[in-house]
Order: sequence, then structure tokens, then C-alpha cells
Amino acid sequence: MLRPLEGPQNRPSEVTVRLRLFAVAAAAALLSGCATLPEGAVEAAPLVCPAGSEGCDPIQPVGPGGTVSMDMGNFFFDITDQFLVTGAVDVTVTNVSDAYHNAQFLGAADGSDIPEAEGQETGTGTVLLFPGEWTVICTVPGHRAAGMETTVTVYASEEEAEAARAAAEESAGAM
Ligand SMILES: [Cu+2]
Repeated sequence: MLRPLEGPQNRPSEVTVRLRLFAVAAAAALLSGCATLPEGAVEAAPLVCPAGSEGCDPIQPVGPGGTVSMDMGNFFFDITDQFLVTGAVDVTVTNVSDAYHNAQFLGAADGSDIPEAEGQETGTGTVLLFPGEWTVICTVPGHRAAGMETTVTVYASEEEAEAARAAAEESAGAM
């Protein structure tokens, strides 16, 4: 009589699974090992080559992005929707004053625009934003100090942004 073997057919698959898990972990470690994230970055495209080397693109935020509109004037920013999502955010600035202003997102990824507009005009630009809290300023000398500075929060996903929006609406309604 043959005795049933002690499940030898199960062992290889167990080992295979472990090897696969190890390979995944090793790949993740390799990818994250050479990525340098800008301050405030939570999530970013992994680099597969050393930052700054030839053919290695600068690290960019990964996400759906979106659109945001803001008014600017002497000397303020007024952003009604501050629940931005990481990625390429198309910014529309409406200048409600007679003087030139712009809106620089400090710390935005390489390749970002600085949306700007002459007096009583509208401008657009695309800003590449990692998740985090960012400061927006007008770069015209003296304007930041006079009040043209605000902060915006960039969320890692649509879901997080929606949750934050809902929470803000709820607390506003409770007042
Ligand atoms: Cu200004």
C-alpha cells in the first residue's frame, strides 16, 4: 500500500508564493530607494534611474489633478474650492483689480506654470502638485507682504478630497 505523501504538492506552491512576495518587496525597495521626494510629497511616481541622470525625468505627482478658479486683487487671493487633488491642476486666475498679479504655488513640481493676469483680465496655467499643504503667493515685490498669500490643501485622491469637502460642509452646517 502506498502511503499518501505528506502533501508534497503543496510545498512548492507555498515557496513560489513566498518568492513572488519577496520579488515584489525587492522591486518596491529598489524603486523607492532611488526616488527623492520634494518636501511635503506623499505620493509620487517612482524613479527607475538616479534623479538628475540623463534620460531620468524629474519626479512628478501622479493623480487625476483637476481644475481650480481663484480671484486675486489688491492684495488678496480668494479661492472658493480648496479641495484639490494631486496631479496636473489647471488654475484659472481672475484679476479683479487694475494691477498685474500672479499666483505662484511654492513647491510645485518642475514644469509648473505661474498663472498670471493683467488688471481686469483672466489667465490660466497648469500647476503640478503633490499631496500636501502649499503656499500660494503673488511674486510682485511687496504683494505677498501686503496680503497676497494663501494656502491650499492637495489631497492624494478624489475620495480624500470629497471626504474633506463633506466634512467642511458638515461643520459649516452645524454652526
Ligand atoms: Cu500681486
